[in-house]
Amino acid sequence: MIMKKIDISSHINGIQLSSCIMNASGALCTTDQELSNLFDSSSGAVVTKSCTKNPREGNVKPRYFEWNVGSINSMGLPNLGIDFYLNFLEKKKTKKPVFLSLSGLSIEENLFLMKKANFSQKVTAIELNLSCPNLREEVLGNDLYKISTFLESIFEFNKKPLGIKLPPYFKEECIINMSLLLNQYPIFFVTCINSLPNGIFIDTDNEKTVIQPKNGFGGVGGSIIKPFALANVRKFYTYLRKDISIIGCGGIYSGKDIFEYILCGASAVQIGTQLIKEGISIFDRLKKEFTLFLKKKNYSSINSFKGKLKNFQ
Ligand code: RRO
Repeated sequence: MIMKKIDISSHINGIQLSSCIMNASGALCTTDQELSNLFDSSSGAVVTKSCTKNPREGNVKPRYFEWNVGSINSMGLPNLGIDFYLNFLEKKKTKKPVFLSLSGLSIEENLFLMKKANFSQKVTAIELNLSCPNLREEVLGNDLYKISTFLESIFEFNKKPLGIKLPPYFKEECIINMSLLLNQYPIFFVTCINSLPNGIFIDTDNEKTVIQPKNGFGGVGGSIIKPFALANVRKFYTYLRKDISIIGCGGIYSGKDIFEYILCGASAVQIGTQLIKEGISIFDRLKKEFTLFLKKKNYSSINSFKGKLKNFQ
């Protein structure tokens, strides 16, 4: 019997990925050691922790908590500063695509970071994080007017493939308006979704919140957010220009979850909460599970089912 080769490679608007599975920004990707582990893993790309101009300690601890179906965080953007990430990448010998995540605290800081990132040969693409749920500053992903003037300034100089990490939207209208805006610019990809903002988790034994910053409120991730993340991927797939790729993120635990994201229209997926829980070996497990799932479905590549979700009728 001839075994059909199953191919889980993909591309993000032409950026080739040997596997469609990568880490989510924020998950085990802040330090030299964590990033080296990601480069050595079987992931298809490496995404860095969102960085700022200067290093940041982030919020007080405890600032991350996980339970069986979710996680809550108010990390407060702890990172080693853009120079650390650019220097680290400069030294790294690798063929793996690198997505540098940027999250300046103002439009001016973001423009500064974008310009710096544009000078680095080692940055394959920029993932601009417009959706951190844990800062006092307003989330730019919710302000269409500001995003539009911001993108105008960016595309006056930007030559790097650019993607935008978006917050979850709960109204179709918001997704339509954001798509109409993004469709006017040479954006390479969007990543849907960042954590669901302003959740709370309660320790009933102690009648307390489980994280300290912001009175216990934080961004929620993990499998409980998957239906919202899938819905955002699906709607953006409907309304975005077809050459803008979608990276799905939110609550992936298994190979079957990855299949669901691609069926909704994602070209690749990111793993956050479950990578933190399980560690770097998750990429081998997910690769195996996803390959086996496709084999059972009789699909040999992602393109045969990408975006082809059917309506119930
Ligand atoms: O560092 C954080 O608090 C954080 C960020 Br920048 C983000 O984009 N999403 C999140 O859940 N936490």
